[in-house]
Amino acid sequence: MKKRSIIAVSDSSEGGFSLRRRKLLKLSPLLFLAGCDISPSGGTESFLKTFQAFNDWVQGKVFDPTKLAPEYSDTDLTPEDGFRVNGYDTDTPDIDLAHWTLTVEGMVTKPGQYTLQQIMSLPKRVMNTRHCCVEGWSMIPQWGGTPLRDFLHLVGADVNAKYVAVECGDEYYTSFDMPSILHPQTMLCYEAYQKPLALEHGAPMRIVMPTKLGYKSAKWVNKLVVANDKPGGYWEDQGYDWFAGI
Ligand SMILES: Nc1nc2c(c(=O)[nH]1)N[C@H]1C(S)=C(S)[C@@H](COP(=O)(O)O)O[C@H]1N2
Ligand SMILES: [Mo]
Repeated sequence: MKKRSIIAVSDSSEGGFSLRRRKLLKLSPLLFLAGCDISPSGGTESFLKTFQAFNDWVQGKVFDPTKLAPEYSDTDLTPEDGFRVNGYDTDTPDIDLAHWTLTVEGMVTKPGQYTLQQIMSLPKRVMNTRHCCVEGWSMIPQWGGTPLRDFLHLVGADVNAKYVAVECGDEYYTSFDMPSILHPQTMLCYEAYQKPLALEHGAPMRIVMPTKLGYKSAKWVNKLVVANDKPGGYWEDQGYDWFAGI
């Protein structure tokens, strides 16, 4: 697996946010351990895994599925030219937009491939929410898309399953607890600033999840898997917080 630091591709910046320091402080022991040269059978790794599992469990317990992340007025929006691009890879993946589908597998009654049109025919939500990157910057774009829970309903997902894993066109991947997936602000996003999502921001469709840190808002999503076994993530498997609640 490629190990690179998160690279900021554009350089516009918005000031910090109060959660940033706390979040970084919270993450730093994990990052420190992850940065050590851990032997696969070493005690450090099993300690880290146990600590992370405990941390995820605690965050799952305190998560309130009805509590909304703040939504901002249009005057608070980050101007479109300040809509930053970020990713583990500097290259934007080649996505065949004309033939794109979202593959659904696992604990669903209607697995298969779904088109963008099918997703866009579901209820639409537009929201101005803050995207917080763990690197210490944030922005308030205007997102538009379908609440993921409506799509899960369409595919007959077992919402008693514990997890949903997401795979992306750039080989990025991440995963979520079901209560966070069912949260009303968790979206399959296909628009930003009332225009189709730009390729560098994850076209044709990405996850937007204002209740979690930015690395959970997966771009270029092409597969969802509903499962009971806990999946990982590109950054999470390198020691970043899996639950990543804000
Ligand atoms: N597929 C994919 N999704 C991704 C990433 C990535 O590298 N690949 N980076 C994450 C991180 S760290 C951030 S901050 C946001 C950046 O989204 P943006 O480029 O639209 O600002 O995407 C997240 N989703
Ligand atoms: Mo990020």
